[in-house]
Amino acid sequence: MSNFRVNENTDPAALVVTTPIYYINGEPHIGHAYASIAADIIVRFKRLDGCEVHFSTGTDEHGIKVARSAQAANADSYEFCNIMSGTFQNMNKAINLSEHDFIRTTEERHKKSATAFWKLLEKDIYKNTYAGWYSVRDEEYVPESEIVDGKAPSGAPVEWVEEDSYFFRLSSYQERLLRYYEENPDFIAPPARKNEVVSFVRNGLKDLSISRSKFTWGIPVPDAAPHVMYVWVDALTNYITSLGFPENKDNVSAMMRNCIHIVGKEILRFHAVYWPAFLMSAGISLPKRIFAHGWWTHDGQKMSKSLGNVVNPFDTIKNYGLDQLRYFLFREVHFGEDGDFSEKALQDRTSYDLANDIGNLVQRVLAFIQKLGGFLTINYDFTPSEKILFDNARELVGKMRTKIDKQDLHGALDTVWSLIAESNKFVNDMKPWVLVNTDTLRLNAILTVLCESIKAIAFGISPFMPDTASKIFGFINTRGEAFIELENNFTDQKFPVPIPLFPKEK
Ligand code: ME8
Repeated sequence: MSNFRVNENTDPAALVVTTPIYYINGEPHIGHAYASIAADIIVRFKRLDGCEVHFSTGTDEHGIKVARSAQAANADSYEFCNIMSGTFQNMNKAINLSEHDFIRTTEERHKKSATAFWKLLEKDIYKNTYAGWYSVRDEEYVPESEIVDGKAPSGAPVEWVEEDSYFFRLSSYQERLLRYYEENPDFIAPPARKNEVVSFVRNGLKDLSISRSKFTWGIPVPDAAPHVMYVWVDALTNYITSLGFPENKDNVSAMMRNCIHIVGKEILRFHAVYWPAFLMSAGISLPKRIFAHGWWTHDGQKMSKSLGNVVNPFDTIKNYGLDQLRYFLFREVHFGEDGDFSEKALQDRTSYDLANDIGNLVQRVLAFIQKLGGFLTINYDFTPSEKILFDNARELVGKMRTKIDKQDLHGALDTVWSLIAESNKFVNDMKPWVLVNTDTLRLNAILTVLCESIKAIAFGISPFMPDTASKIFGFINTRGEAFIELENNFTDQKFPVPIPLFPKEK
């Protein structure tokens, strides 16, 4: 069985990956870029691996938070959304997000989907009055017991709300949810976060208020004016809107089974408790996995507008380079844990891991081939030590696959960097420059295996650093479109002149 084939247990037609859809009350920042790049890395890996992937992202445009931001900007809510959603679409271009569906909750297709979804929940909905605390910043109802010093656990201010509201019978899903977590141990990851969710549900679920009747910026509850849907019901539905709901419910349900939601840890409860309960009520399959990633601070401090320390992805990319940022975010911390962003750490990663490790390997091997005239007579007749490197290169993608399937993005990069280190050591040990005048056959075999290793490395970094990978593919006359190309041997050929991948002045 080849290493490069699609996983047998992965239905190639139905893989779905999602990012959160972002509130547009402010400009995109590095945290938004992080979640989106994470999803993009998984998507790119799976596409290279031969899977068809549906990738969705977008903007969450309803609710009091956005309505108030529009008011503060003296703008009409919808006009405000158009402008702000545009900045998120610009971010997607800036971070090189691969082909995706960008969904806005103000789009007609979504209103239709949320309305149809609400109707599927109706047997679990009843009308009552909500009287309690609400955090606009978190768009979340906060139980009295969680209020600390007059604030939500997140530190956000709360306000008192008392109004007619529709409720969802969340309490009746407690046992079913607990059973589902038990029977599907990988449904929520990482495990520590899963334990938090399980204990939250064990502590008892209260019915959830799912409509608001004192403001209008939302999707109307069917036949129930003046109620609009609670923004989280509206927002979560985006995932199935993007899959074509309400058309082809069965197909949407089948695709959901192979769906991975990437979310930040602060919104895990919405995705791992409320969303599955809604889906159970609607008769739609639950996603395959909800992965909660950690949060970034900046130079040790929480990022906030009031502190003025929010890291802007556009400026960071301009100053340090896109692939450098994409690499840094997934190398610096384990995906799932919190991390601290600093310009110094980003520069260090660029100098050591990128310029020194991979940049140097590619340059020293390919510039050396140029010294020999740029033409390589390929030789696959390997000695045992050459064969070890060859096998490791050919096994790289298979090793990465097991990590990527667990969303272990850091571990996947680790395997690539081991091959880079092994290859650099191989050059040092084999000293090809000594062989130039003594043993052309060995020299050709050594350079062949190094080109094989560089090819595997380029494929390995491609989901993380697509521009850098495509430069390397260009240097070694490889298309770089699918892992299956790793099975092809090189043939005698002329190599183009390489240019340094990470020049020092960047
Ligand atoms: O919660 N570090 O939108 P949002 C890492 N609209 N990631 C961060 C981050 C940080 N400092 N700050 C934000 C919402 N994020 C809802 C989601 S989904 C149906 C609705 C990322 O604009 C992280 O992924 O507040 C987080 O979950 C997301 O941005 C929240 O974006």
